[in-house]
Amino acid sequence: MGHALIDLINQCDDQHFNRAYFDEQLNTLFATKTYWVTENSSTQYQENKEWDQWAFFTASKPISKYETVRENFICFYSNESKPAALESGQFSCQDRDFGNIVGALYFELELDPGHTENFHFLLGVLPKTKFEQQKETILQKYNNPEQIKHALKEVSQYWQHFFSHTQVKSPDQEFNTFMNYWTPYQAKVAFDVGRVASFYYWGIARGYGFRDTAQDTIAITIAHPEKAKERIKLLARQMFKDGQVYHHFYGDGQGETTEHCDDPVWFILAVTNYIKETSDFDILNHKEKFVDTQDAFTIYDHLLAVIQFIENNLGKHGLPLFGPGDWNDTIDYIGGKEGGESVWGAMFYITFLKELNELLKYLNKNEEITRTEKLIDLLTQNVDKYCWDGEWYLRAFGDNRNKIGSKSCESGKIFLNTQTWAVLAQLPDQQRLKKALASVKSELDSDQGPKICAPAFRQINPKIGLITRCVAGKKENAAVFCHPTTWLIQAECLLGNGNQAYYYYKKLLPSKIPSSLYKTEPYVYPQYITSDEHPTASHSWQTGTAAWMYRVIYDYFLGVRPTYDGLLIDPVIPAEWREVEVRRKFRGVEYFIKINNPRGLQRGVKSVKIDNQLIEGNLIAEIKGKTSLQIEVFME
Ligand code: IFM
Repeated sequence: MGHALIDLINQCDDQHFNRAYFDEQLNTLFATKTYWVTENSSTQYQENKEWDQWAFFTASKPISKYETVRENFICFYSNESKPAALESGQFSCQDRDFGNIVGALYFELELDPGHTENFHFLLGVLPKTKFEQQKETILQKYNNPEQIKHALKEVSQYWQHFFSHTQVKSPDQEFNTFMNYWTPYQAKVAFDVGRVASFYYWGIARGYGFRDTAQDTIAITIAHPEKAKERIKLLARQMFKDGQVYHHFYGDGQGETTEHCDDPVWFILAVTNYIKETSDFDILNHKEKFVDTQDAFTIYDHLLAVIQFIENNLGKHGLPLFGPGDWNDTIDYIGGKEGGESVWGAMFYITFLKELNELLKYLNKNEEITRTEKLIDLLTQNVDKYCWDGEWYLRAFGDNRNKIGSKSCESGKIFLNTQTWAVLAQLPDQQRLKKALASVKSELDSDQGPKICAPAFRQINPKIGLITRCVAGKKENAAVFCHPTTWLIQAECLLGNGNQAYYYYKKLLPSKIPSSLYKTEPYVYPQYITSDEHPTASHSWQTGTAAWMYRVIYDYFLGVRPTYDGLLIDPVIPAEWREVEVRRKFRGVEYFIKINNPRGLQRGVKSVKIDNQLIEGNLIAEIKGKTSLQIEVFME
């Protein structure tokens, strides 16, 4: 009966609005609260609201005692691992309309040796508006073992359906388990409940992050494109006419602008990824208001606003103005008043301007094609001219054009993101790209995985910001940050290095890292893994890693990639894999793909057969009237 925001702001007061009672006839404990807060800021103003739900808790056995007061159940000076009431058997059996409400049910059960007995508990919520009419029927419905089994089966079917959209059978059983279940599962959970530190939907304090939300959509486009579409609309409503967006928001009408240099551009990822999956070009005509307009504008107009944002956000070197962060939130004071510039930002802009350009070409939008190409050329030239440090790409420019991520720096000499995104942006100098990834291996790889930067900052530098105040080896300050490792895997794939991509994939597998270090569920990617620059470990679930890992592995490693024209087959796999099978649902058709690699190559499709017919090239265009297709792929 807690509430994340109220617990932080006014927990003792909240206790005056909690209510719990036991309904003997229904054998059920009910509880609710008559106080509710949705405004994020702390204010004197009280919302005139109560919680709109009743919680219920029951069991399939007659309950002989119950407890509603947490202090009675656990007792002072004890905790949840050792509730005092379990030892004393004392349950107060009193209804309460005050205090820290707890729901504890008690019944006795005698089991003869060797005997078993099945029973169930039921915990749920009912909307207040339907409470009186529905409470009895709902409780009755589930007071039946068959119904419980059925409900469980429905949950299982739901997940089986979700997982059935992408399946892989490779020689590596662990890889299969992660890519068939755990990684898409984590990605979907992140999409559904947000990547937040609390268990509360959308979290508190920061609500939805614009960039995180845009990236989360890629996890869901394959199985639930309609959900991705809703999120795209929601994101569109967080954008201003000039392309700026709320950095974070709480639903419609509340948010904060910060001028991070990357936020709006992630919108291109969400939209293009969605259209490539679904071929639903109509979304571009859908209209949503900008935050600062009365009229609604098309999603296409929102994409054009992003181009405008990019045009207006370039600094001295013609690179993106950093603002209080790019993807990396902890480089937040770079450049002082003068404003730093983000080299990663330039690569990122190039990547998504190219992505947008591809869409514009598809739509024959000549004027906009010229506009995006001009920007791509300008940014590419500037990166080429100013940002190569000899063996890798710089990370940023601070005030007085100071370099960050350079050999000449004492800390943070090299950053992962500018090496990988140079490849993702398809910069033209191939030698530099190879060198940049080689430098990642020599400078950043560690026993725990590739670090986000190195060496860690050990002196506070107010002209760089938070990253330098974070302890060394943790978070953005030289930890193995999982999210950017997915881009490293993608970069290795783009350069055709299946072995190296697999090497990084295996290294980051949650199950591979010793539990003494990992500390969290061995099937969940954390935000980061403490690197060799710190003696301890600490982790969490909140990360965009799963969504990206899911897509990078299916799209670039297994190489089954949606395009506007159909499904492209271009696997980049370890040489040791001689056979891989992939099942992929795409635009209503189920593809059963078998990749044959008899000569042990890492990349190179020689021929593709569809239902035993040889086709030209490796793009499988849509075939009308089919619900499943057998695809046989032969590598050179
Ligand atoms: O990119 C951010 C993300 O939006 C929130 N968590 C940290 C990441 C890196 O700073």
